[in-house]
Amino acid sequence: KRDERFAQITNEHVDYFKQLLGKDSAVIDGVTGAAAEDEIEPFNLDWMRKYKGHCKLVLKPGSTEEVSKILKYCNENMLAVVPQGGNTGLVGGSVPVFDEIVVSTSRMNQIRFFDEVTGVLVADAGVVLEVADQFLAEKGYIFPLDLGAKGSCHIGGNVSTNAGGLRLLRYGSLHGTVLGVEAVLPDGTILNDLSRLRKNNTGYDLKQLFIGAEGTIGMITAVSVHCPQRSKAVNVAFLGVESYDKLLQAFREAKTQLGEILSAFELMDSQSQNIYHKVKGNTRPLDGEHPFYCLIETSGSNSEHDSAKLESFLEDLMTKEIVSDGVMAQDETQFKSLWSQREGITETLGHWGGVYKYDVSIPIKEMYQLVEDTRKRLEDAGLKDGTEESPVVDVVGYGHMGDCNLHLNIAVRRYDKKVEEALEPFVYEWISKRNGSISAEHGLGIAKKKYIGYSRNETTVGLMKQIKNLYDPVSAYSFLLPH
Ligand code: FAD
Ligand code: 2HG
Ligand code: ZN
Repeated sequence: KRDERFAQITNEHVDYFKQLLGKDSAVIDGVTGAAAEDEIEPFNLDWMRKYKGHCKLVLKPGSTEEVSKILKYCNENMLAVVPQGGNTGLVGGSVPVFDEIVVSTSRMNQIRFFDEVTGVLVADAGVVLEVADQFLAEKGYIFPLDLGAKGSCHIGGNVSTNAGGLRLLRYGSLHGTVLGVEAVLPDGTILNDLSRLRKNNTGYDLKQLFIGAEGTIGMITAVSVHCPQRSKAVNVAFLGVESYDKLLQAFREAKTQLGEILSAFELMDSQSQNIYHKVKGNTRPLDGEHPFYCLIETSGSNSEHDSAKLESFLEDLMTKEIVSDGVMAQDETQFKSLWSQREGITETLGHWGGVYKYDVSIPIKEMYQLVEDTRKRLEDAGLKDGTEESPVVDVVGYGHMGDCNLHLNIAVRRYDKKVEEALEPFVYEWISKRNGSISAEHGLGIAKKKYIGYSRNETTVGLMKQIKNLYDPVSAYSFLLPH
């Protein structure tokens, strides 16, 4: 139900924004009918096509000052807004719930500063992740985050969701690599905390509140990031493994034997690879099927040395029968194709119509048990019987093994109340019992907001509410936490 405390947008409001932003292309106006429904639809619909809002106005400010004026005006006029970056979020947080105004960072896409000695990058929130990384590649640096949506997601969106991605095990979380943020608070105040310093122990580290806040306490307009040196030698291997236990052993060995050059350790089960193969129709990297696969990447400075290290690691794992088959990329094409076996899973899962997604952190030993228990539960309930009529196509598990972060996904032919009831709260209770997290890296959004209690206690949620109220007392802003 729409919250009636918020005002409905009028022509007068639209006139204000048009005057403020000047350019026609900066306002998509479905209020007066200047813009057609299909121009607004991409901003109303999320990446999964699961969450749909009813916004009629999209604003694309070109500067921090414009964002400030927009938010100040919205706050004073009780107009609700939702910040949007690349709209690749997977928890429904980037699209309006009702008719909130979408404030998009797409026109704020300039790189502001780069220091070739320290690797500090300062850039607008709307710079696309891949664009930032290509800029850095020319300078010999790398963005400390990489993920499948890199071609569309914005770095402001990445910081707002505290995205984890494929190389967190090597470069760490954005809580460590982001040095500063510039943000606009809900009342229009500009917070300039765009520090370029690695060390700054002068009071509270307020920028941390914005990292992973999902737009609840302000809109990030720029970020300062400490970027590492780009490795000259990058290798990737794709391995077939017969059991989860052996996968655990392989991970342990990878840490021991590859140590400082290990840059990714990703897990995929056979179900996820079967779906990828079915949808893409590609040639499989390995002959035959294996219950589990892992993708191991190394990034170092000496190509010969690193290849030799990886080869002897693989030989050792084969000799010890930890791994049953494996392949190493021989060129750039193979490198990309092996990575796409992992990065492309998300896209292929949606092939049959819908997906229930659980992005969870669980103690590593029990991580895959959740997939098996969920699969059994859906089979026992008669919701997955292998036929074309069955609502569930398959239950798959993959993810960032190196970070104990599992992606449990249930691919379905249609969204179905019975499937939902079998999954929830079952999955959340399962995770809570093991002190895990119900959202490891995608955030809460609208999808997980009401389940926060499974991962955070009352005191913590209470403090979060106080922070939210401090930054946004009237809530005339995208709000995800219960208020
Ligand atoms: P959006 O989707 O536009 O927004 C996400 C949230 O942040 C929303 O709540 C929005 O209101 C808020 N927001 C956006 N911009 C701002 C801003 N400037 N200020 C304040 N709030 C803002 N995530 C991972 O962690 N790891 C992965 O490996 C990963 N892989 C993915 C692969 C695919 C194929 C896809 C589709 C998604 C993947 N994601 C992954 C999800 C991930 O959250 C996003 O891709 C990314 O971080 C979101 O960036 P965005 O610019 O698209 O943000
Ligand atoms: C990934 O690691 C992303 O590929 C998406 O975080 C996971 O689709 C998912 O559940
Ligand atoms: Zn992920």
